[in-house]
Amino acid sequence: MQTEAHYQGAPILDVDPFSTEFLTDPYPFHEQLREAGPVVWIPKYKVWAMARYEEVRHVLDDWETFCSSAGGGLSNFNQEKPWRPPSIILEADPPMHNRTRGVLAPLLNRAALNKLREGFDEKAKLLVDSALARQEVDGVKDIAEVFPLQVFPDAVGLQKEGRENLLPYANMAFNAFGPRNELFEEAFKEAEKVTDWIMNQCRREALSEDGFGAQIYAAADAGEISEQEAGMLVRSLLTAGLDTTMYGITSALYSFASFPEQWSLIRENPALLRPAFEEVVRFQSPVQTFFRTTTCKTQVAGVPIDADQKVLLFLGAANRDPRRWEAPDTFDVRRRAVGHVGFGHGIHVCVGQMVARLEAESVLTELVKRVERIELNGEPVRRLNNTLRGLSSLPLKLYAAD
Ligand code: 4IA
Repeated sequence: MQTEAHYQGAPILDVDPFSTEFLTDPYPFHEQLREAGPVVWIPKYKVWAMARYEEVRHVLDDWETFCSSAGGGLSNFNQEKPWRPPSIILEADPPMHNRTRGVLAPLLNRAALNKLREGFDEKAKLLVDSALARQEVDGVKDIAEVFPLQVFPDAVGLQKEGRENLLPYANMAFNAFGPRNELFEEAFKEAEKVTDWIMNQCRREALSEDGFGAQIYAAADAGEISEQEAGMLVRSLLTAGLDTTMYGITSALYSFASFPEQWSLIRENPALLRPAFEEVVRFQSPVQTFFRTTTCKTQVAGVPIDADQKVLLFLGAANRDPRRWEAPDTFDVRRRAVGHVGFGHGIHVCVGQMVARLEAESVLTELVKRVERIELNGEPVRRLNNTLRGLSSLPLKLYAAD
C-alpha cells in the first residue's frame, strides 16, 4: 500500500474498499485511511474518501456542498444511468427531499410506533420461547432474519405471498451502492423477477388498509405527494427497512456473544439496554459506507475538491475514530455512544431509526429477561456486501436464566 504519493495535496491510498479482503476485515484498512490524513484519494475508483469522525460529520452536515441527488453510492447519476429510478428521499436534495421526508417522518417517530410495540413484543416472546427450547440456535437464521420478517412486512401492509423477494431486493440495492464487482453481479442474478415483485407491491391496491403503505397513500390523497411518489416511498421502506434491521440485530447478538460481561451488565441493569443498542450500532456499524457528490468546488481540511466528485464516507471508521472515541475498539454498553454516525447525520439521518430501535429493543428485552448467557457455539460466517457488514451464520448457545 503506498502512502507517499499525493494528489491535490492529499495522500493517495491504493486500496479497494469493496474487495473481499477489505470487507472481510475492514479495521486495519480503516486505521490506514484515518491515519493517512483527513482526506485521501482512492485512485481505483477516482473518489475522495474520509474516515475520520470530524470530516465525515462535516460532509454529512453540509448537504448543499455534498449532495445526495447524484446518488448515495459510487455511481454518479450526473454521468451514469442509475440501476433503478433514484429514491425520492435518499437520493434527493431539498426541496424535494423535505417534502418526501415530511411524509415518512411522522409515520416512523416514536409516538406513532408505540402502537406497534405490543405486537412486536408478543412476537419476540414467541421467538425466544422457541430459541430457548432449542438452546442451540443460529443467531442469524433463527433470530435476526426471522424477527424483522415477522413484524416489518405486516407493519408496511404487504401481502403474504412473495415476501421471499424482500431480502434479495435489499441485497441488490445495498450491493448497488458499490462498484459492479462480483458481489454486485451475484446479487443481480434474478434482478428482473425480484424488482417486478417489489414494484407491484408498491401499488395502492396491493397494500393493506392499516399499514405504513396506506398511510403514505393517505398523504397522496391529502395532496402532499403524487400517487406515483407514494409508490416510490413504499419502495424506499421495502429497500431500507428490512436488511438493515436484520444486520442490526445480528450485530447485537454477535457483540453480546463476544463480550459476555457486557450482557451481564444489561442483565443487572436493563436500563442499559437502549444505550447498549446505540453502542452496537457504533461498534459494528451495519451500514459501513455511504457517498455524497460535490455540487461545487470546495475544500475539506485544506484539500481542494472539484465539483461533481464522489466522496466516500467511512461511517464505520468514523465510529471508531480515536480522535472522537475513547478506546474505540472496545464494546462498552456504558459508554455514551450518541453522536455516532451509524444512522448517518444531518438532514438525511435515518428516518426509520426508531423502527430499528423498536425491533432491536423488543428482541433484546425478551432475551435479557430470560437468557443468562449467550455463548458462541461455532465460527460465525461473514456475509459480504458492498455496503452492509454482517453475518450469514452465527452459531449460538443460549443459557436460560433461573
Ligand atoms: C431508499 C442507506 C439505506 C438505509 C437506504 C437505502 C435505500 C433507501 C433509503 C435508505 O430506497 O430510499
